[in-house]
This record gives sequence, C-alpha cells and structure tokens, in this order.
Amino acid sequence: MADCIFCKIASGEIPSKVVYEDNFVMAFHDIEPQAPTHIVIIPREHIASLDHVSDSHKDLLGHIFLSIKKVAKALDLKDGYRVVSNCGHLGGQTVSHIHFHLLGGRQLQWPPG
Ligand code: IU
Repeated sequence: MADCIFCKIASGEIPSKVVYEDNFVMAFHDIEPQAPTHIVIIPREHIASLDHVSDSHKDLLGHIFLSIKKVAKALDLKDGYRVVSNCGHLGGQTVSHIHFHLLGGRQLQWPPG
C-alpha cells in the first residue's frame, strides 16, 4: 500500500533494524522500545489489522506465530515474553498494518494500561 509506513519498511524503502525476514514476514526493532527487547513482526502483505484477517490468511497467521517463536529463541527470551497485537482505536493501534509486538527482557505487568 502506497502510503503505509510498514509496507515501506517491508520493502526496504524505509530502513529498520531487521532481526528476521523471509518471503512472508519481517521482524524489526521497535523505534520506541517498551522493554529491553521490543520487536515488531509484520506480514509483507498489507492487512490493516487483526479485524481485517480472513480465512485466506490462516497459513500466514500460523507462519507469523512460528516466526515470532523463532525470533524469541534467537533473542534468547527463554524466561518468557509477551506477544501483543493492538487492534483499532480503542485497542491502541497507531499503525494500520497488522503487527505483533514481541516484548521481553523484564518482568511484564498485567493488566496492561
Ligand atoms: P501500535 O500497536 O500500532 O501502537 O504499534 C506501532 C509500533 O510501531 C509502535 O510501538 C511504534 O514505536 C512502532 N514503530 C516503529 O517501530 N517504526 C516506525 O517507523 C513507526 C512505528 I511510524
């Protein structure tokens, strides 16, 4: 999508600190980390949010979660981590390209704010 910042990151047009990528997903360091490790995982395909996924995305969603696990292992988050997808305005989503936050490296609290 032309003016989507995460599409531009996925294409390499905007640089990012990539930790993992393949044909379907990209994982990069969040520019405003909320934990010692804060990675954003996105599909290369533009999907606006979790609310916009359909049956046709089942394989992709599975691939995203397997990639998250791979990244967590590569970054040695063996004591635990959190995966979050903010969806829509009240969910706190600020970038309209579906993404998953991988947070770790400190004791995370519950509930989130
Ligand atoms: P949110 O769930 O939509 O609020 O998450 C968007 C995240 O993307 C947020 O944590 C930003 O710091 C992060 N981010 C980024 O890493 N690089 C960018 O160029 C932009 C946002 I714009």
